[in-house]
Amino acid sequence: MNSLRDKLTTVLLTTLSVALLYSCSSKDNFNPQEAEIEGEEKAELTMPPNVPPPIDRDHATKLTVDLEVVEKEMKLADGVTYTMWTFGGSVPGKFIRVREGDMVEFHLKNHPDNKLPHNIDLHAVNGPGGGAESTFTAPGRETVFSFRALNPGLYVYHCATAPVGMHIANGMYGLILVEPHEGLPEVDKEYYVMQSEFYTEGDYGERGLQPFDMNKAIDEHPEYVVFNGAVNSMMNDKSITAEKDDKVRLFVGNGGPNLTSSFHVIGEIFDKVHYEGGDHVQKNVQTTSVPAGGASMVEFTTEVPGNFILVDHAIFRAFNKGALATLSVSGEEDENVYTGQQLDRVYQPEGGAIQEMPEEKEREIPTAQTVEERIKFGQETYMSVCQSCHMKDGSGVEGAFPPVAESDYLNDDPKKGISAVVHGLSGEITVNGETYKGIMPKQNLTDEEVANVITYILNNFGNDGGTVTPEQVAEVREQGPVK
Ligand code: HEC
Ligand SMILES: [Cu+2]
Repeated sequence: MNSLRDKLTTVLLTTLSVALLYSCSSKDNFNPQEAEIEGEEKAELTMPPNVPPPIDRDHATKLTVDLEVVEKEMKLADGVTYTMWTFGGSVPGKFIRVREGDMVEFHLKNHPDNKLPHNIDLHAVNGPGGGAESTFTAPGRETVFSFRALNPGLYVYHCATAPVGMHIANGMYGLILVEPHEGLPEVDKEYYVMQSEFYTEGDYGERGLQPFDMNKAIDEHPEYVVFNGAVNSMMNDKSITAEKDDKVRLFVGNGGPNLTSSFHVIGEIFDKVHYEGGDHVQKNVQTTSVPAGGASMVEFTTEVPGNFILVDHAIFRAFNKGALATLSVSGEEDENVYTGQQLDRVYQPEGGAIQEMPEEKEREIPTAQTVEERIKFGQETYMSVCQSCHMKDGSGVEGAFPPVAESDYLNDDPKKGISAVVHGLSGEITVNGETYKGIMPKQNLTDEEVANVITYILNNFGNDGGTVTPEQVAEVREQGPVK
C-alpha cells in the first residue's frame, strides 16, 4: 500500500517540478512594460566595427543615450571623399546597446556647425515616427524624448528628415541592440558591420570630393556598395580579427537606402542566424538576406585560421563596388577540418598510364610571318586568355588587375611582360602609380604565342609599340622571372 502512495507522490512531485522548471526557463513572466526602473546609467556608444560590452545588469534602468549629429567630409575610397552626415561622427553611426525593459532617455544633438536639421527614427521604438516626430533638431539645438525598450532584437536607426532618402544616402543610419533581459549567449568576439550604398556624381573610383547624385539614387544605381561607410574599411590592418575556435557574433545591418544585401562570409557557415534581427534562429546558413532598413545577427565558430572575406554575394557589388571586408583568424592549422591544397599536378584526361598515347603532340600554332600577323594572332590569344582579368580594352580592374593599357610597367621593359606570362607574377608591383598585390598565374602558352600576345599589347592600348620574338621569350623562360 505504502509503495503505491510513494509512487503517486513521486509522480506528483515530478509533475510539479517539471511545471516549475518550464515556467522558469522558457517563460519567466518578465514584462518589459512593467519592469521596475532602478537607478540610472549613461549608455556607452561605440564606433564601428566595435560593439559595447554585454549588459550584465539584472534589472531595468533609466538609460541615457547621447547622440550628436556631425556633418563632415570623410574618406569613401582611396582618393575619394564625400560629405557624410553622421550619427556620432562615424558611418554607420555609433552602436547603441540597451536592455529589454530599460527606459531610454534619448538626447539628439545637432552640432552648431552643421547646415541642416535632422531627426532620428529608431526601429526599436514603439511610438510615432520611431522618435522622429519628437526629435526634429535644428543645428545648434538638442531634443530629448524617452521610450521603453519593449521588444528585444537588433534594430536599424536612421534620420527621417526630408528628403529622407538623401539623409540616409549621406550616411545617417546605425544599429541599436535591445538585449533580451536574460542576455545573449556568451561569445568570444562581437563586431558591428553595416552595409550601405553611395550615389556619387563621379564613377566608382573617380577622385576628389564627390557630390550626391539624386538621379542615380532614384534609379538605384549606386557607384559604391560598402561595409562600414568606406571601401576597404575593414581590410588589411583594419580587418576584424578572431582566434581559431572563437565564437563570433556579427551584428549585421543594412542602411540601404535601396539594396537588399545577400550577406555571406566566404569559407564560413553561420551556425546560427537570428534572421531579420528577431527571435527566430535558423541554423546552418550560407547566405542571409538583410533588407534595407533591416538587420541580422549571425554567429559562427572559426574552426580554422585564415582570411575570411565578408561580401554581399550579389557579387559585382563585392568586387566592383566595394562590398568586401576581412575577418582575419589566427591560430594553428587543423587538418581534421581543412587540409589546404594537397595536390597540384598534370591532369591527363585520357589516363596517360593506361592508353598508349602518341608522342605528346605540340599544339598547332601558325607561325607568324610578319609583325602584322603576330599582332593578329596575339589578339586572338589576348581575347581568349588575358581579357578576363585585364579587360578587353586593357584597362584592368581597379584594385585587382593592373591595366596593360598605357602600362609604364610593361613599356619600361617588355621582358617584364614576357616574364609575367611565362613565370607568373605576384607580390607588390606598381603600374601607373597604383600598387597591386595580386597573383597572375603563369600561362600555359608557347613561345610563339607569348611573342604574339605581348607584341599585340605593345602595339595597342596606347602602348609604346615594339616587337617580341619567340627567341626572346625562350630566353626569359630560361633565365627566370624578370621584375
Ligand atoms: C587570372 C587573372 C589574370 C590573367 C588571366 C592574366 N593576368 Fe596578367 N596580371 C594579373 C595580375 C593580378 C597581375 C599583377 C600581379 C601582381 O600584382 O604582382 C598581372 C600583371 C600583368 C602584367 C604586368 C603589369 C602590367 O599591367 O603591365 C602584364 C604585362 C600582364 N599581366 C599581362 C598578361 C597577359 C599578356 C595575359 C594573357 C596571356 C595575362 N596577363 C593574363 C592577372 C591576370
Ligand atoms: Cu538627417
